[in-house]
Amino acid sequence: MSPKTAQELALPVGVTLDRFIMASQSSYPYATGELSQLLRDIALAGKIISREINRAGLVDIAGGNGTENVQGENQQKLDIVANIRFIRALKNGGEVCAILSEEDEDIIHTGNDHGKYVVAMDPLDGSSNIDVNVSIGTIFSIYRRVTPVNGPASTKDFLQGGRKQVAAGYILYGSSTMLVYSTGEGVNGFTYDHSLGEFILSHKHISSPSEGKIYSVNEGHYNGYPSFVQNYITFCKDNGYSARYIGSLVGDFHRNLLKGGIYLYPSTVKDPKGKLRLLYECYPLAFIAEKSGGKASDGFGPVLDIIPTSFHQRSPLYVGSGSMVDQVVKA
Ligand code: AHM
Ligand code: MG
Repeated sequence: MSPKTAQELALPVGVTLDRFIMASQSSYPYATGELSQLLRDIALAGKIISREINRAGLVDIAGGNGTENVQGENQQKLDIVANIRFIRALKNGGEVCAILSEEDEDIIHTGNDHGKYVVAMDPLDGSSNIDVNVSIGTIFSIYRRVTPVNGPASTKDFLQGGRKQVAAGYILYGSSTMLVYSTGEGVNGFTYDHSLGEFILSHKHISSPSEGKIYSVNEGHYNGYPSFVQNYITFCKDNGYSARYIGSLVGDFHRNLLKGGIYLYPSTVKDPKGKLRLLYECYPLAFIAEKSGGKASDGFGPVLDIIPTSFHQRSPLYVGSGSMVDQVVKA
C-alpha cells in the first residue's frame, strides 16, 4: 500500500505543520519518525532564520565588526548565520549524519553517525538580495544514506543522483515566510504565522500549471546564451509573455510554480555549466517541479537524471510548467 497524499489524508488547510507531518507519517506502515523529526528540525531552523532576516535592516549584516551574539559567536553576514543555524538544528536533531552546504567546501560530519540521513542545502540562496529587502530562500535536499549506519558518511551518500532524494523543498522568506516540500507524494506549502510560531498548511497539494505566460531569465547575458534559449526568449516576446526575474531562485521558482511559468539559468559562452549548483539548487527544485506535475531539464534531459560527480558541480536549469520546459529545450 503506498503512502497517502495530503489530499487522501483529508487534512484541511489550516492544520499545523506538526500535525500534517504526524498524519503523513502514520500512513507509512514502517516509518520510524526520523524523517518527520528531520523535517521539523528544518522548519525550526527556518523560523530562526526568518526572524534574523526580518531584523536584517536593524543589525550589522556586513559582519566582521568584532561584535558577539549571546552564544559568544562573532556576528556575521546572514548567509553565514543561516549556515550556522541549519547545521546546529540538524546536529541537535540527531537524524542527520552529514551535511553538504553551499557555504562549505567539504561535507560536515554532525557526529551523529547513527543518523540515517544526509542533507544537501543552500542555507540562504539569493543572498545578494538581503541588504535590499528582497525575497530570499533556503533550499534543501534529503537522502537516505547508503553507507552503513554507525560509521562515517562519505561522498557516495551525497552523489546518489536526484532520483534518490527522499524529500526536498525550500523555505521562501518573502512577504510571508513559506515552507514548501515534498516527501515524494505531492507538494504542500505552509505559511509561517509569526504570532503562533507555527507553519500552517496554506497551499495543499500544489499542482504546477502545465502552461504559463511568465519567463524568468537574466536577459543581461542574452548574447552568451545558446541559440535554442535565444529563440525561446524571442518566442516569449513575440507572444506577449511577461518577463519576471527577481534574481532569487526560490522566489522566481515559487511564483512560477503557483502561476505557471518557466525559470531559465542557461549555460553561457563564459560559463558552459551555468551558475546554479546541481546538488542543492537544481536537484531539489527539480524534485518539487516533477512532484507537482512540472518539469526540469538541463537542456539535454531531466535534471534528476544527471549523474553527479562532485559536491559543488554546476548545471544549466530550465524548470517550471511542463509544456514550457518541453518547448524551450526543442526551440
Ligand atoms: P547564490 O547561491 O550565490 O545566491 O546564487 C544563486 C542565485 C539565484 O538565486 C538566482 O536565481 C541567480 O543566482 C541569479 O544570478 P544572476 O545574478 O547571474 O542572474
Ligand atoms: Mg545559492
